[in-house]
Amino acid sequence: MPHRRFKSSKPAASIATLKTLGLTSTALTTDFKHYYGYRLGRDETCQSLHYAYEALALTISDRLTERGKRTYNAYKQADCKRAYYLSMEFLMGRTLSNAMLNLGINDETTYALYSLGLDLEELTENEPDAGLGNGGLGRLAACFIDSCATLQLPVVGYGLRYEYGMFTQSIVNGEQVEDPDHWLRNGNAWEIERLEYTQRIKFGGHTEIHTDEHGHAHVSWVGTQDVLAVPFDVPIPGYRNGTVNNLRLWKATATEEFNLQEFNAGDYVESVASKNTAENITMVLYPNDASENGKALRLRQQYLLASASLQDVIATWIGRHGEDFSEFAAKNTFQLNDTHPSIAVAELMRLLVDKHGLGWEQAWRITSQTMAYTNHTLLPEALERWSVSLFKQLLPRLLEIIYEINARFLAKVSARWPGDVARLARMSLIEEGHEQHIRMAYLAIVGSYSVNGVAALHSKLLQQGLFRDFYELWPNKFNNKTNGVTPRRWLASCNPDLAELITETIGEGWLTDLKLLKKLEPYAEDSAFRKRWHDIKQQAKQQLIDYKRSEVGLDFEININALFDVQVKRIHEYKRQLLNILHVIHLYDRIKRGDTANMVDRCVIIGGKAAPGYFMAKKIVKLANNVANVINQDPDIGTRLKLIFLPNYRVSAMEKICPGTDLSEQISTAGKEASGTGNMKFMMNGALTIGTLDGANIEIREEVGDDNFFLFGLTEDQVEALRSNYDPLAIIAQDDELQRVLNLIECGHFSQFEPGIFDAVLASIKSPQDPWMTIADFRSFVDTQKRVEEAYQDQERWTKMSILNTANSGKFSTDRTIAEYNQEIWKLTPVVVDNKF
Ligand code: M8P
Repeated sequence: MPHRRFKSSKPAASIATLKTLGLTSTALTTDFKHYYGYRLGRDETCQSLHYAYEALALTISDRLTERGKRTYNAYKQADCKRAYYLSMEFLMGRTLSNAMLNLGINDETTYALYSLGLDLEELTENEPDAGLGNGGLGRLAACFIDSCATLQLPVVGYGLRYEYGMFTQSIVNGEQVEDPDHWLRNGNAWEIERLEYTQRIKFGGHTEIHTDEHGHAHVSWVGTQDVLAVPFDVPIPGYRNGTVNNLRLWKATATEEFNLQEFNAGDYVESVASKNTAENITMVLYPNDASENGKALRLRQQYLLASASLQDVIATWIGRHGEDFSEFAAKNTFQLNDTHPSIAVAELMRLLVDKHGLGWEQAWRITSQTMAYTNHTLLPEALERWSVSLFKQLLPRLLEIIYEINARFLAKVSARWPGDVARLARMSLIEEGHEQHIRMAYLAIVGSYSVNGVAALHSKLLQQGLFRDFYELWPNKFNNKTNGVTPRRWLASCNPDLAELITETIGEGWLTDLKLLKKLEPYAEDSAFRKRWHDIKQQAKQQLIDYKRSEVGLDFEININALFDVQVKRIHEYKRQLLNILHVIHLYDRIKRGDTANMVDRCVIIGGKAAPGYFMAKKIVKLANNVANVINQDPDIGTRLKLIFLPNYRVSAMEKICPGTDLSEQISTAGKEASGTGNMKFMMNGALTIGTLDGANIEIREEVGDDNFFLFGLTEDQVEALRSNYDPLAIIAQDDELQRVLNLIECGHFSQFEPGIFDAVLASIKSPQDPWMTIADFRSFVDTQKRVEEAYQDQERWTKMSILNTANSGKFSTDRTIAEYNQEIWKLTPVVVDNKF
């Protein structure tokens, strides 16, 4: 039978008209069954809970999509200024619980599933973490976009859709083993592919100059090998406000004509196989690893992110304003998450000048009034420098543009400081030497109207140290934005019992105005309230133990009343997990000697990943595991002391760890941790901090008061003053207890069948060149840990301090951080989205 063609008489827009999806448990049940039975094709015989998770995720994802479209339309209508958060990392973790919390449908969903014989908590465990980040910097980006949506700010997140996120870590024979994390294996219900917004990205080739009929020179970048960037959109809901913002993640794919030449030459297999070159670009997240520095693939990733995102924004702009860019800077701003996307400065110049025909001066005015740069670290190995020769090969046109930016910039420097040649060399975007390098941080500073650090001390050190010359030139560009964390995920969602007690006590306003937690302060004096607080903490500790048993299979007793002493973060020498381990060995030694006066039972938990190529970090993991094995199996020790290395630390693990923590270890060498954000999560959940005067610890202590914070160690000034005559051996010689600790490691007590494996660790801390000065802070750390034990012995006092920590954590909400970014840098107007539909 021939096909009959139907021609609709309705206007095309009708296909976009949808009924509103309900949020009742009945509506949720109906859609859940639909997805489970049809889209996923399962029935009651299916054993795997994965599909039930998937059906629920699709059901909720629809509700987000619906709100996302309304938000998009509201922004369009408002014709408002927008900000774009450019980041190579968005460490999102899981989405389901957060989406339900923000939509306000926890109870409805729980009931819907219950009526189908399913348990919500069990389903949530079936969601893999989106591990698209290394640690703090990536998680900060995730918390930021949560707060932007909650504050109803028109902000888009731009990142990369890595096929493989952060590697998974397991421990074999005490050593870290890495495995690839194929998080997309079972699909991703939260994303929507948008082929129609695909962008074309150039690599390689060369440049040519043409002169037009007016005698103007134009550069074209030709002979390139192009790659496509395909966007995948992930909805980011605000807290119960109808706003759903967008996170747009790019995936690299091959163009259709990819290697057509080879193909025509008959090399069919080669040409199909070389599609990989394109697709490899977003295959894997780079671990934060100095040994990976300078790799061409990483530069390709960075350029793909910058170019695709800028082209996307410009396409939208042109759709509305045509080729008139006069208002572009007034309506758009890009926040660069560290230097990783800072090639965007040169790329925006290229797009404006080469593609849209603007003059250099106008293009530069737009660029340098549009870009804003956040620095996240002072560590020299993290300062990105790209070799000029690599740039020339991969991005020849961008190199020319950077040279031009540099020439014009250095002319300004010379005008301000005539004859100061040393200064010119210091400030040049090009570092001279055996090989020339591009200093990406300098490109970011020169091309931005705002440069900020992430905690007060860090911003001060940037101005006085690393970026001193630039601060002298442009003092008004520099500012501080102390980090935060989102209280929705890091208190309400991960610690529902504590959240409920807080809401019952002070109302629910704290969820969007965290300073209101201050109202808890008087309840620290209320013994009935303290009991409830304490009971919730104990319960969280029990849940943490249960979680550890299921993850690691612990074969020993843990005392629930023990002090839960936790250090979870990336393994790095500057974070000084070693100092923590030395203290554990010291406690072990004391117990063995029978010196247990005033000691409390303690359960020390260490977790974190070592970068695969970071030798010393891997040794630290091994040492922690070996020490744990000896201590935990020693019958003399019993429950007095336990050390647990928690493998595969990640966002979803932290959500279980922070509610059950008594003591938060924030013990970096002063001046080295730019901010820290784990410190804030612990504080919010009522942990007390033992910490140095570093990063945001300083501000945490200011907020909670010295009485409720265990301070130890050298200050940043003292560290720098000591550096030239640091003599760790002299310190060791005067400290018997430290000698005993080091001897235990040296004599092989923790490496009986592996002689000498910790020699390099010992040598590093005993060296006068040890940049992290672990030995210098040992005595102060041990003494302060004694004060911790004293406080812990008085449980009433401890609980008071715990309540005061939560009560004073209001400053550390990313709502406050983002409000500051907005007031001082972005200057966006919030857009209210109708949420009553
Ligand atoms: C990450 C990289 C990832 C891949 C390849 C190279 C990299 C180079 C540097 C970094 C990096 O700086 N990572 C950081 S900075 N991770 C963090 O947690 C830092 O940012 C946080 C958010 O501002 C701060 O709280 C931390 O103190 C800081 O160390």
